[in-house]
Amino acid sequence: MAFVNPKKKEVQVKIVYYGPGRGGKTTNLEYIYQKFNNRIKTEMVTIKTHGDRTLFFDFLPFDIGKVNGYDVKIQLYTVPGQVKYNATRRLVLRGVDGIVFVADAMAVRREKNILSLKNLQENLANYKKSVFKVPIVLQYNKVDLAEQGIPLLPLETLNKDLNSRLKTASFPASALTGTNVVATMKKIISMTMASIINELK
Ligand SMILES: Nc1nc2c(ncn2[C@@H]2O[C@H](COP(=O)(O)OP(=O)(O)O)[C@@H](O)[C@H]2O)c(=O)[nH]1
Ligand SMILES: [Mg+2]
Repeated sequence: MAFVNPKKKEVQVKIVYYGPGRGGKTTNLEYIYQKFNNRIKTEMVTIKTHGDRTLFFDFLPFDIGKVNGYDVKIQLYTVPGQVKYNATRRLVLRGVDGIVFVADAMAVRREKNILSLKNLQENLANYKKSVFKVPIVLQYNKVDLAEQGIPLLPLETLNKDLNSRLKTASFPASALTGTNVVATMKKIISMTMASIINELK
């Protein structure tokens, strides 16, 4: 359930970008930050220690206006993908309202995607949540690499591996060029808002 502040007439919606390490979660948020910098009053917060590896999370808040007289504040988070940071990953999922699963479309990452989705299910179970109930959108990222002759997983394979049971919206995307980054975000926001409005009834 989203965090509602009746005094301030404000709803805080938490959307988490989840997926295997190096799949492009941070790059998604960076693209959104550049694109919507007029709507984003706060700086994007990235917490990392060495190299370009996010050890904690990236955080990007922005406003999408009013719903039912409530100001809606969207908070986008990413998790650290590396296997060893599971405790942090689980913590970031606390109170999640919607999820973008960023899969890496590179053929060599097939197993990593599958394991990460499984890990998401396990971590949600910890909060008595189910991947089949929380609003979730899939993104098949890095499709631009096809131009460089890098072997990619066919969409069929990605759908079979990751979406045969979820049966949710999926977007081939490139966080680097921006292809479908905003479409992915808009889809998860609308699904999440629909679910929150439904819960508020
Ligand atoms: N070619 C290409 N590279 C990407 C894309 N998205 C991310 N990357 C690169 O993949 C690496 C990992 O991206 P990052 O956003 O840090 O992944 P994260 O660990 O999921 O946050 C970086 O070098 C990015 O520049 C994409 O759509 N296409
Ligand atoms: Mg990252």
